[in-house]
Amino acid sequence: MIRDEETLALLLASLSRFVRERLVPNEDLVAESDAIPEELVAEMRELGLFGLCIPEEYGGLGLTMEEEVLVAFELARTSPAFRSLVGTNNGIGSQGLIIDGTAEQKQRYLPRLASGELVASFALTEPESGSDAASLRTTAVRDGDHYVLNGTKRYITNAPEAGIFTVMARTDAANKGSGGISAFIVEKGTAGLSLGKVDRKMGQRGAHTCDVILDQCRVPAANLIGGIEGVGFKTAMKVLDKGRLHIAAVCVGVAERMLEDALRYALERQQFGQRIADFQLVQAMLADSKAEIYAARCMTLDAARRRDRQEDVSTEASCCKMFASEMCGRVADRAVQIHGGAGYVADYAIERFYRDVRLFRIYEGTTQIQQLVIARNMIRQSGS
Ligand code: COS
Repeated sequence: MIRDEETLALLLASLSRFVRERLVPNEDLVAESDAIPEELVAEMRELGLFGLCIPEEYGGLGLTMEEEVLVAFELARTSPAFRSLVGTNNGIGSQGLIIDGTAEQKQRYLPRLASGELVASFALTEPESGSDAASLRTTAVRDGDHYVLNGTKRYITNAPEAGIFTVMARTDAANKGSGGISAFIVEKGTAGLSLGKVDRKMGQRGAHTCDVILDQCRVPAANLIGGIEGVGFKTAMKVLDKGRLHIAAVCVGVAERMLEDALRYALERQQFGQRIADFQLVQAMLADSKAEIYAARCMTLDAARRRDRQEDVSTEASCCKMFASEMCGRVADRAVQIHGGAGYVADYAIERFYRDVRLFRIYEGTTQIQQLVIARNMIRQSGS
């Protein structure tokens, strides 16, 4: 759903200019220094990028899912590290609060997330619990008007930058399944909360992940999301349904950028006395990429519109995440191939993108988990 065509067009145009003029020229710097310059972060705050999906009453832009997807297409036409910095505030870090938080919890945190004063992280994964999220071991034991949290969370995006963490922990020791899990907001600086060293990743330099360690960490009971125990797993799944659609849109945007770079190279590069874009085998790679990106773009927009109509899009979100992230990997591979030897050296952006996009098939649910979600929903809906 698009609320106002004109306002959205202005937002997309200014975002597109910002990406072209400010972010793209700084891609190499971010990759080399493994950091986004503070002045760019300030400009991202200024543009409202930290609060894109936070409701307007809390100072955000309150984008609908369709609007968010269109924004993600643009924002993703550069290094994914930039999107990642604002991604958790708009997505997995804040959505638990937005979907299931109490009025007081929203009032306490959302305005500062919208302005970018606070960064939010989502802490679900653990050393022994990844795809099988319901098996998580972090515990939360009630003690007066606090819960005491113990456990380790792993690969937590933006944890080094985060001011708050949405932490999933087991409040019911007797229930080893999803029903024993609750979600909490844990503030940075809480005694017992510490961070591991920053992970050395394959790509997406400038975006940071690390362990979050909870050791006798006392969290006020008021920070139990929604004030209800035992529904934290469902909160996490609802957050991921939305997150998966967002990641699908990001895959489309990055793929469009990679294809644009590949086409430019194919038009410049001469072999056998002519530009390589005129060779049919190169054209096949360009054409396959174009068609697949178009397909991913259409399905992501369709699922976004359905979500805006309040439909349950668990299946569609997984279809989009699976197809778009796999498509993005294929486009990256072809774009390197079109660049030939140049695609394997760091002078061209495609070498970096090839490593950056590998993550899309893994996080917010691997391709195999998306397959499982899709098929299980099909079986459930068949009533058999
Ligand atoms: N929305 C709302 N509720 C949901 C839901 C959704 N999308 N998906 C599942 N649930 C509910 C189920 O309805 C079920 O509720 P009841 O107990 O009341 O019946 C409960 O949650 C448990 O669901 P399920 O039985 O399907 O859980 P499983 O443990 O079998 O598997 C998967 C769930 C595998 C899909 C889940 O663990 C998953 O998504 N894993 C990947 C985690 C992930 O993406 N990690 C990335 C790290 S975060 S960047």
